[in-house]
Amino acid sequence: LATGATLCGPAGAADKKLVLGFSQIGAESEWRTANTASIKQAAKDAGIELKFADAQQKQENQIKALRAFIAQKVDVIALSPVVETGWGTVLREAKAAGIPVILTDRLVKEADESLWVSFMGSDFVEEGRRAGRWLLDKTKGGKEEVRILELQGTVGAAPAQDRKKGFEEAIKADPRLKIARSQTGDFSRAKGKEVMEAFLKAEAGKKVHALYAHNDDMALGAIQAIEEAGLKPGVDILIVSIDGVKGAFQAMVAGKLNVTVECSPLLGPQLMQAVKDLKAGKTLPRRMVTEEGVFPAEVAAKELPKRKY
Ligand code: GZL
Repeated sequence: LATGATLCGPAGAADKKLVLGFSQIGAESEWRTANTASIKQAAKDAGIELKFADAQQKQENQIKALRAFIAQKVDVIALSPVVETGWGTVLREAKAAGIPVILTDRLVKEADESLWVSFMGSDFVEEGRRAGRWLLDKTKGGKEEVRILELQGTVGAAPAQDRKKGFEEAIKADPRLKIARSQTGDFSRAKGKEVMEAFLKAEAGKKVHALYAHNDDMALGAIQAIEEAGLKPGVDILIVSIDGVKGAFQAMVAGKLNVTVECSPLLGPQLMQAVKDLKAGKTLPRRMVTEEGVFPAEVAAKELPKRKY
């Protein structure tokens, strides 16, 4: 039986294996793959039974998964919501069934914040600011306009909205920095390459100074497009992206990416601890922020062996 933000099972329930229903977005990026691995491993380590559903990036599949978890009467539901809106109905169904919901990775936009007990994930606006600040610093002192291409994440996703917001806020400090083109690459390498190819065709004859990619996978796809266009990524076009996956560190060691802003996918242990705390009757903090850094190419070779995802 769950009431509010805590779980209180019948006496002797302490030894019953906790069941967590987790609705994952998909497998669109190295970040997502690492996030899934972290969740599955942490559930095993914590002795929590994990019901895992991969939605192939479709919101309707996530909603179906949540309804299945409710029908199966899981103890706790965790959700990484692919987009910000459209969750009110199913979250109210979970609440009516007395099943607490923990949001991980991305937040939803719902007026009734009692529909989830806690949100753990990164501050995407700050990640966008960090990306913008790096580019400001890299281009300071120059005279000419800095024309920037932007590969946005999934349309309607919190990281896409917020990383755009934070970056634009930061680059306002220098009017020379301008976003010349901006389009979604849906957080995937393939789409990032495709959109970058289109950008370069449309920009033929114009100087492009920088690319801001909302995640490393799109940046890695764009790097291929830049090379196929006969340009040097990281040299002819500065590239700043977000996540800090191994592929990004390898690209920085190869001199093809200039900086990656860390966004940790390793939320598994924190999530399982939260599930256990709920079961023990503790109230969770409404917001748990992941600590993260910024990794420029200069430190990539030293950092790469230490990276966990
Ligand atoms: C961020 C996460 C984003 C990553 C992408 O927390 O939601 O989704 O930045 C991933 O790589 O696809």
